[in-house]
Amino acid sequence: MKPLSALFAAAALLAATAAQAQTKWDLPAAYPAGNFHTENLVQFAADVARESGGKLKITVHDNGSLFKAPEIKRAVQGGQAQIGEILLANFQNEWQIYGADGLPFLADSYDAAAKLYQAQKPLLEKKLGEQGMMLLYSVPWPPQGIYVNKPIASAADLKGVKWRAYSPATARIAELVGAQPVTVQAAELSQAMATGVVQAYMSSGATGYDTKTYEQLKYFYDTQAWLPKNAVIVNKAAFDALDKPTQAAVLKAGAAAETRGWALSKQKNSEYLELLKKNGMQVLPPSPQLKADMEKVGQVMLKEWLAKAGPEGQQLIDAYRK
Ligand code: PCA
Repeated sequence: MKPLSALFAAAALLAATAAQAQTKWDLPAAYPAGNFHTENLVQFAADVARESGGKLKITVHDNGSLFKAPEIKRAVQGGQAQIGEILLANFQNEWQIYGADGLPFLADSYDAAAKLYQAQKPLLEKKLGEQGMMLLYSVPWPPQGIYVNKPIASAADLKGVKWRAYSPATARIAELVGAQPVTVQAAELSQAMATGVVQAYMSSGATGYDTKTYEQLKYFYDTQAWLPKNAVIVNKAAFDALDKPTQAAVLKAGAAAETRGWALSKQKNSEYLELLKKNGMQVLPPSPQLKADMEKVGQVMLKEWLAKAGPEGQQLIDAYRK
């Protein structure tokens, strides 16, 4: 071999080794690029790339582009995606504990949500572990309020209204107030409003802004009813296949993303509400009657949830209230 071609061969071999040494993970997510959860994921992926010295490259697929919201958990479990972001409350029918943070007025502030998370976390880790996954981190959405196409003074004003649900609990709220539930994930919400399929829904200022709800529904009642959490979950076999320093990079970046995410959620909440107002939305406190009605709904739902969740659910509530 001539010296020059030997050099080329060596370079090619080096390139091939480098390519082999890089692991690529797909991260399906359900929310749009500009959403704070998604921005946090992109930052997390950049941190992992840096901390791992380029050994692990995570690609974020936002807005349900790789898997739709309800499919992401199964995709991570089955290894079609190595890591993914889910809304825990979406999976309440599978296991009631997943829906604990979707119950109205159980934990209705950031402090209460943090406390509930601490009580819920060991259970989540255990269950996800049994399902071949790991909980990497979890971040709450801002508090949930009611978007609606007309002024409302009480829950009775929601009777017969076409109500968008994103989870079993938000569908149950509709039933309890006499609205007509239809399940629509965030990625399809703008279209559902534009075609008149949705006249009201409960969610955060974040999703109201992301979906330009102000173009369709003009009232937001800031009930601050609950703070559902997204969770970033990892396929355990994919994690175990990483070398130790890369595993450490993932865990470190995940912990940083959790801290950053909680702060972002809180800070962005007021920004989102301001943006809604700027775009013509009336952001209003609920009337005492509406508040009382929704709290009643919460009490009914907690009772129903406890009956389904059994002793595990009671332990969680006890740990949370301790
Ligand atoms: N936004 C998501 C879930 C909770 C939230 O604030 C949604 O509406 O789909």
